Amino acid sequence: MKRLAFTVVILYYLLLGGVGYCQDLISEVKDNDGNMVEYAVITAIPRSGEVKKADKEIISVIDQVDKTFIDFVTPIMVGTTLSFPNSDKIRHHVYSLSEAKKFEIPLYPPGKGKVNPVTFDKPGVVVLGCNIHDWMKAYIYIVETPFFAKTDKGGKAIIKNIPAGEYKVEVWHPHIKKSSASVKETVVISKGSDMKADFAIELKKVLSVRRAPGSLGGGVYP
Ligand SMILES: [Cu+2]
Repeated sequence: MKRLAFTVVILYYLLLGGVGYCQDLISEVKDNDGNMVEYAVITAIPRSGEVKKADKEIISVIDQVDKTFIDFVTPIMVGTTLSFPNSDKIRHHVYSLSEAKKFEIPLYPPGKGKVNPVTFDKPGVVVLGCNIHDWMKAYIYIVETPFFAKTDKGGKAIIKNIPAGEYKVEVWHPHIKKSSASVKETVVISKGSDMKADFAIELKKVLSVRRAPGSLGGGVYP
């Protein structure tokens, strides 16, 4: 019986052919000094020109912990709704003056779950701030493709299960200096094999503090 089930599964995959999206796009991002860059976002835009909007409600979260936005960079697809819980014991006042989405969530108390949802319906960059805590800063990067990933501490990002095809692949970072090195016009993803797209980018020197004065894990970014 087990063998039959196994055969059925194999037949299913063979018949449907295109179902096996098992290839990943793997990127490493370095700065000009060779340091790995965290908080860079890799996007892969299908060359077919297909612009996609989130077709179902996607909910994501930017939390506030220890007077810091978590996470510093949040990439989302156009149409995504973000909620802004407050995990501190004090009140925050979140706002954005950015063109891509202007909004304000006036002084609000701690709360978990789907708190103060905001839907992002235009591509672009949103800079978040808090009226009470000047150092609180975070970035939302709104993209028109479902294929994106953020680099980890090691500068690595993986876009999992990307369908085979041709893509324009870009890197973005809140402190990136505009350069042609941040775009690869055509990256071909072949079925069944992982692809690499590495970037070396130039970052502006930013010395602002992004954590509460005196809190653990503080420091200067980057
Ligand atoms: Cu605050």
